[in-house]
Amino acid sequence: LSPAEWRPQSIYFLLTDRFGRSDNSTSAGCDVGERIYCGGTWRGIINHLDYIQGMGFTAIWITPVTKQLSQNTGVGEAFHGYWQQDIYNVDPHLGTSDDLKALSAALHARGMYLMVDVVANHMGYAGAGSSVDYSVFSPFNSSSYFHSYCSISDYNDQSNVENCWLGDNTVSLPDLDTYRTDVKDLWNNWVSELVSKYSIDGLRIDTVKHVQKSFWPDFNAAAGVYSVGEVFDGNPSYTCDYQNYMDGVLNYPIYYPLLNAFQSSSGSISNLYNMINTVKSGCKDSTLLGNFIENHDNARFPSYTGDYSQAKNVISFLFLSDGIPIVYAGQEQHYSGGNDPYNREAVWLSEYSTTAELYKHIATTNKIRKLAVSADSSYITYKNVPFYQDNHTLAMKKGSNSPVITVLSNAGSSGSSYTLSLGGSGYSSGAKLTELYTCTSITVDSNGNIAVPMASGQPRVLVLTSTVGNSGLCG
Ligand code: ABC
Ligand code: CA
Repeated sequence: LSPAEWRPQSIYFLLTDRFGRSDNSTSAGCDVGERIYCGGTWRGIINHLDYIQGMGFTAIWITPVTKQLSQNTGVGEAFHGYWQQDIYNVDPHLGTSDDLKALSAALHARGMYLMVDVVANHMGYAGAGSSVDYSVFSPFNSSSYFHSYCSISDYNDQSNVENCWLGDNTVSLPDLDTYRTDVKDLWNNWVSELVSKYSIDGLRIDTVKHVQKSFWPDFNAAAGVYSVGEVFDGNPSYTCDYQNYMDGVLNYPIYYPLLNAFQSSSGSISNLYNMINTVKSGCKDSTLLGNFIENHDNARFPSYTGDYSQAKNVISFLFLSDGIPIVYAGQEQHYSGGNDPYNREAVWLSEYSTTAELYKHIATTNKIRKLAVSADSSYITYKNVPFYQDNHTLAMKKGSNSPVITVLSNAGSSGSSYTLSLGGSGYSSGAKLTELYTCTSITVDSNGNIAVPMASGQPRVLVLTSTVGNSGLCG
C-alpha cells in the first residue's frame, strides 16, 4: 500500500506475544515483571480479528517477526522481538512462516492491512558488547559487518547515536555497519523479499535515528510500501527532518504536549495548540505521521490519570488531527501499566471485552473519521487548523468545504456542564450541524457562533448534518 492509501487507515498496534493465544485462553498468566514469553501467537491474532475490526481498525502493526536470541537473559526473553539473530527465519514462539502468511491472508480477506515492524540497526546478543560471538548471527556472522563496540553515551552527539551500540552488558545490540555496501544491499534485498513473501502492506521501522539518514531512502524504496519510522525524540526539527528520508515518522513531537495537555486539568492547552502548527509547517507532510499516546516504550496514559474523559479526549485527538491514528493494544481496556516492562500487559486477560468504555469510544471515533473521509475528498490531506483555545479547551477544524470541528477538554469527568459559544469555525449563520457523540442538533447562531454543549469534560465533534446520512452515527 502506498503512503496515499495509508492516510485514511487506522492502526491497532500489538505485541504479538501479548495479544492472543493459539489456544484462545483468556486466563493464561502473564507476569509482565518477568519479561518472558507469555504465549501470544500469529494464530492467536487471527482468532481475535473481530475484536480489532469491531473497533473500526483497518490495519494492525505487529512487533518484529524475525528469529530472536533464545536465552532467558538477566533482562528476560526476546518476547518483544527486538533482539533478532536470524533475519531469514521467523521466531518459532510466535508461529510458523505459514501462520504468518495465514494472518496476512485473514486480514486481506476482511479488507484489512498488515504492518510489520523491522529492525535494520542491530542484532541482539545475550552478553556484553565486548564479548560477542558473531557466529550466532545469520547473516552478518562476523565482526566485520558491525561497528566496533562502544555504548551510546551522548544523545546530543549524532555520530555517537548512529555508530555506537544500544543495549547493555546483559543484552547488547550489536550495531551494524550500515555504510558497508554489502550490508545495505543485503537489507534492501531482505526487506523487498519479506514484503512480497508475506504480502505486507506497510512497515514500522525501528531505531531510525540510530542509522545514518542516507540509508533510509533506498530501504524505503526497496520495501515498496508506506514506511513509518521510529525517531524517539520530541524535538520537531530533529524528528521532522527524517520525513525527508522516509514516508512518515511516529509523531513524537505531538506526543509530549498531547500527554501534558490532557493528563490533568492544569495541563497546557497552548503548548499543544502551538505544536500542531509547528509540526504542520516543520514536517514535510503532517498527514503521513503516525499519531499515538501509548506504546510499548512509554508508560500508558492511565498511569498518569485514571480519568476516562481525559482518556477519551486524547483518543479523539489522535483520530481527528493530521496523521494516521495508532492505538496500542490494551488502551481500549484502559490498561494502566507504567514504563517498560509494565506497559506490556496481556490483552487476553481483559477477555476481549467489547463493552469497555474506551472500546466503544474508539469504535465511534473510527466511524466519525470514516464519515469525514467519505463526505469530503479533501479531508484526509487537508491540514488541521487549531482555531480556539482557553485554559481547558482546544478547538480545531479539518476539511475544506464543510470542516469537521473537534472540541477537546482537559477538565475531566468532574468538569461542569456549560455551553461554549464557539466562533471562528467557518460555518455561517443558519448552518445545521450535528454533534456526533451526543447526536445533538445545533444551528449556527446569527453571529456565526456554535453553542457547543460541554459536559463532564467530554470531547465534542460537529459536522454538517446533511453529511451524517447512513454513517451508522446518530440513527
Ligand atoms: C529493556 C528495558 C531497559 C533495559 C533493557 C535491557 O531491556 O526497557 O530498561 O535496560 C527493546 C525492548 C526493550 C529493551 C530494549 C533494549 O530493546 O523492547 O524492552 O529495553 O534491550 C525501539 C523499540 C523498543 C526496542 C528497541 C530496541 C528500540 O520501540 O521497544 O527495545 O530495538 C531509545 C531508542 C529507541 C528505542 C528506545 C527503547 O530507546 O532511540 O529506538 N525504541 C531518549 C532518547 C531516545 C531513547 C529514549 C528511551 O530516551 O533520545 O533515543 O530511545 O531510552 C524526550 C526526548 C527524547 C528522550 C525522552 C526520554 O525524552 O525528546 O529524545 O528519549 O523529552
Ligand atoms: Ca547504528
